[in-house]
Amino acid sequence: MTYDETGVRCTMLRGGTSRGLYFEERDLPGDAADRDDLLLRLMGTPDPRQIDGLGGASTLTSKVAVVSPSQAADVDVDYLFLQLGVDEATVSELQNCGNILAGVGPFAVERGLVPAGDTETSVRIRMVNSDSVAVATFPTPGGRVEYRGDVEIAGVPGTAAPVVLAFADTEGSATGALLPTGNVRDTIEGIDVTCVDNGMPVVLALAESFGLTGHESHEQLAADTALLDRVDAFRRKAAQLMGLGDVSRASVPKTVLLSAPRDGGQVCTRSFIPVQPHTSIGVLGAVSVVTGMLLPDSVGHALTADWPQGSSQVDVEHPTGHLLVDVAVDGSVTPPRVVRSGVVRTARKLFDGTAFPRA
Ligand code: NQM
Repeated sequence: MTYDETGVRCTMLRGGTSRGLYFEERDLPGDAADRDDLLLRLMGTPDPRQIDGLGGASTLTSKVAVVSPSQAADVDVDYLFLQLGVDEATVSELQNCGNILAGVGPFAVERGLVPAGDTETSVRIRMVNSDSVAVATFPTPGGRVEYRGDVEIAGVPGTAAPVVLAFADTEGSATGALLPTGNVRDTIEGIDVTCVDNGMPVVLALAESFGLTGHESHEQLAADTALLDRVDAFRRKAAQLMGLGDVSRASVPKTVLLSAPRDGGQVCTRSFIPVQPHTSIGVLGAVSVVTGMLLPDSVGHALTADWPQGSSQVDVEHPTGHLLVDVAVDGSVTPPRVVRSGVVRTARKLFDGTAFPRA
């Protein structure tokens, strides 16, 4: 029997502001090319509407988590993240996803890969893409995952139970170094940038250097095809400087444009992932943005002048609200050292069953 006939066991969860298909590694083909072919056909890629698959016609809903028991010391499960294209048949392992990560702990408990605690459970997750660890803590009253709760996150209607994520060793996730160019500041096409990778390789620039206020809506940015072409050319050049090579088929690096906050936050962001604008901002993307801004002389560092001393919580504004991240960096050493990074997300199980690929 083939996967086309039997289908494949699959759970769909919303993780943070993304949605993904979650699989146990043992349920997928062992060969990576066969696995990717199956996933593309399940998702309905390539097709801008993904009408014959489970994707949601956006990169934020074309995501896959592959989970397995871990052989690594002090780790419960391995999580491989795969970013699928929408209208192009691409599957990229080059980036992490902190939103999809939010569903991995609950999924591991649901599938019996990790025993649940009586009130809450902490799952140690190795993020295979970057060989770094995240600890996810979430409520499990009576030994069952509780998705209901009172935490609201921008970009998701209603409230849900918190999934607290604490990261370790995320520096250089895709590039091998926190400052992949070796510099705090570089220039690309006459624009000052800071290239930083604390879980996600990002290129920071001031919105004004692109002729923008930084407060444009997602729709305005998405409609500006000249801008999107410029962002694409820009991020390809940044990728060369960051040692990422040809990224024409990769979803990194992301470009993030910074401006002064205007809604009570501490910085306003507009992210491109990597070309289309994000409706909000990625989790590890935001962690990397704040990490870069905290470094003296970085692009955007001047915006931190008013940030309260003694607090590592930073309120990042994005097109649909705010994301609160917890980041502490020691910039007094060379290279700078990340002391702590984390975030609070929510997740929800949407279905569990058998998914069938298109032919
Ligand atoms: O940065 C979108 C998202 C992401 C990635 C993207 C993410 C992260 O919003 O950790 O979560 O940057 O492509 O899910």
